[in-house]
Formats: sequence, structure tokens, C-alpha cells
Amino acid sequence: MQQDGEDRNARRMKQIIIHVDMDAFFASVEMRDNPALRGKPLIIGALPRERGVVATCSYEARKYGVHSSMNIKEAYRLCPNGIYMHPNIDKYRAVSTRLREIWNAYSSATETIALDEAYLDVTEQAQNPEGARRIAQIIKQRTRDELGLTCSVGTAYSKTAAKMASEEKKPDGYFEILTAEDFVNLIIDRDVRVIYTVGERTAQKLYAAGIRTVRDIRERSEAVIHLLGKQGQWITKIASGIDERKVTPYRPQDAKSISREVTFQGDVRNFELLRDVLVLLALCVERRAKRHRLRGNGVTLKLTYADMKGITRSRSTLACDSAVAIYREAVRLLEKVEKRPVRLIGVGVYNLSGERGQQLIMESLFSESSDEQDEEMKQLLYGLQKRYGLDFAGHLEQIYRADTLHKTVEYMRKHPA
Ligand code: TTP
Ligand code: MG
Repeated sequence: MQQDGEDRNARRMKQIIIHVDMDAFFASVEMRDNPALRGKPLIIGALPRERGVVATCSYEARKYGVHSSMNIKEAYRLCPNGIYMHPNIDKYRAVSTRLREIWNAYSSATETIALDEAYLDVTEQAQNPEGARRIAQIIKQRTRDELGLTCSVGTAYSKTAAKMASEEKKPDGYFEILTAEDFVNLIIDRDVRVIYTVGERTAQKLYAAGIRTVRDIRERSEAVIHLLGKQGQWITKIASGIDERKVTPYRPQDAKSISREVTFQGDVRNFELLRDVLVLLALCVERRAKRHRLRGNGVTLKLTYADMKGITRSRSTLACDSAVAIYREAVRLLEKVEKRPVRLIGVGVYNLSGERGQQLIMESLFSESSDEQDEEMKQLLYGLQKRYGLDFAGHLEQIYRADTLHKTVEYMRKHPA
């Protein structure tokens, strides 16, 4: 009987998608390389006394309530005995390259979402759920044997279901969701936040309308659409198990960098001014990246000194998908360069990748953008207005235009703080 059911599934499955997600990725790599860290609450991100957030933490640290994106101070309060470390992004990137080699061997298309996470289209290679199960086991085995790491894998008929499946048995898990009915049955009584585009704010709106579970979404789909518009349509579709998105391979060779620069009319010795110009450049870069639905994994600062000597400085980082983050990284780089008169300054992001950028766009569309960062950018702009007597009110859009940017920067140069 089971077999019959599966054959029907196999025939019905237009696509078979595997989602792979490494377990506690950064932390696992560190524990692999340093046995003394194993079994300990390990928090990767920043040191307790620094400004910063948790990038990830070991499962032992999660028991204390620590989680990704939590302020490091809060993490320290919850877990004072934890081991705190900075991330070694270049190391994780090298692991990621090896992972992609494994993934690519079994899929016709691999869509990398993050260093540790990808969708694989295995429709042809797998043929049926049994084949997909075999591929999943091989991927898990090779990841363990060749890289000394564990991952969780989900197989499903859609991307959303595959991602849900890989989360179901974390860590080191495997789970299948072969039909939309199975998907709906699995999540029907869960909180609305199980749907990945439902963030905290959206959830609050839904709760306020008495919509708490996926079942509520399904039973009150019109209310959901009324409440959330376009996002509501998407959510009600997902709540019915409908997601026909294809796995779109991300090809690193297609990615370029995105950058903006300005040349001053007169050389600038004042590095405070350069810092302030970085705010505007970062906004421009962020906007371009979002337009192209891209997200950088590194920031570059470019300077040309008055004697025409040019330098570039770069930093690998994960968090550079917002203007604030780009600005912060660029400032760090600026702090380290030789302080001589400057005629040109530029900022860029490189190592572009697709989906997180896409999610970002979706998030901002659905007004789920990060309040804290918005607030910080507002403060930065407010500072510029005050220091240079600028008036951005209503004109900020204009800044993105090259001529306005130049004019504004020139104005700042001539009216120093
Ligand atoms: P995730 O897959 O979200 O987390 P994880 O692999 O650490 O843990 P899990 O077992 O729950 O999958 O993210 C992968 C890596 O990306 C993570 O190790 C660190 C990094 N990351 C950040 O730097 N900031 C973030 O906010 C998140 C969510 C992840
Ligand atoms: Mg992971």
C-alpha cells in the first residue's frame, strides 16, 4: 500500500527538491577544528564587551536561550560561561566551496542561499522519492566523511516544503514532505510564524485579528489578504501548500560587485567628512544591491589620494546587506588607512549572492525591515543634516542620482562641521 502511495506521489511530483542546511554551521566548523570547544556553549559573533550580535551558536548554547541575531550583551547575560568568538568567514567560505562540490554532484541545479544552505533540483537524478532519499543519505555521508560536519536534509515537492522538511529533524536530520496535503497537515496547527515570510511584525498584525495558526489563515484567507495585501496572497498560497518556484542556480561567475564613488572638487584632509560621505555612498550601494536582488558578502573601500595613488581595502563579512552594515564596515576600513589628502572615495559590496537579497526585498516590501537598522540610519542622516545644514526631508530619493550625490558631497565639503 505504502508503495502504491509513493508511486502516485512519484507520478504527481513535477519537481523533487532537496534542501540542505548545515547544523550550527560556524560553530560546528570551529568545534571540528578545536576539540576543546566541543560540547561547550560556543557563541560566534562578537566578544561580550564588544558591540555586535550572535551570528550563530552551538546547540549547547541554544539551551540557554541564545540564538542568531541576538545582541551579544543579551547572550552574555543568558550564558556568561559561554565561549565567545569572532567568526572566521574565510574559513567558512572555503568549507562552503567544498559543500557546493558535493551538492552539485547530485543535482541539475543548485541554488545557494547562504554559505551553508542550498536548494537542489534532483528531479532527474532521483526520479522518485526513493531516489531522493538515497541522494540525501549520500550527501549526509559525504559531508560527514569529507568535511567532518553534519547537516539536515529535507526532500519535498516544493522549495517551501523542502526547507520546512530540513528544519523538521534538526540537527543531523532527514525528513520528507511529498505532497501539498502532507505539508498542510504538518503545519496546520502551528503558529503563523512557521511560514517563512511571516516575521514578528506581520505575526502581530495577524494575532491582532485573531489569526494565530495556519488553520486560521486557511479559514480566513480573505481577512489575511485584506490585512496584508500582496503578502497576504503569498501567505495564503503557502498555507495551502502551493509554491511553484523553481530552483534557480546561482552562478558565482555572474556576480560582479556593486559600488559607488565620488570625486571631490578639492582634496579632503578631514576624515570626519569622509566618514560622513560614506553614509551616503552606503545608501546608494544598498539601493543598487536591493534593486538587483543581490546581497554582498564583503565590503570594499576605495580611496584615491591627492597624489593619484589609489588604494582599495576589503573585508569579508556576512552582514552587509543594509546601508548601515555597509557603512560600519567601510568606516572600519577607513580607520586603518593612511591619513593623507583624498580626492576620491568609493564603497562597494562584492561576492554577491542571490536569495537573501531577494528575501530582503520581500521583507522590505512587506515592511518587515529591521527597525534597529532603520533607526540607526535615521540617526546618521539626522547627524548629517545637523552638521552640514543639509535638508534631506523629502529629497532623500534624489541622493541616489549621481549629480545630486556629487552636489551634496560638495556642499558638505564646503560647509564642514
Ligand atoms: P543558519 O543555517 O540559520 O544557522 P546555523 O547553521 O548556525 O544553525 P542551524 O543548525 O539552526 O541551521 O545560518 C547559517 C550560518 O549563517 C550560521 O552558522 C551563521 C550565519 N548567520 C549569521 O551570520 N547571522 C544570522 O543572523 C544567521 C541566521 C546566520
Ligand atoms: Mg544552518
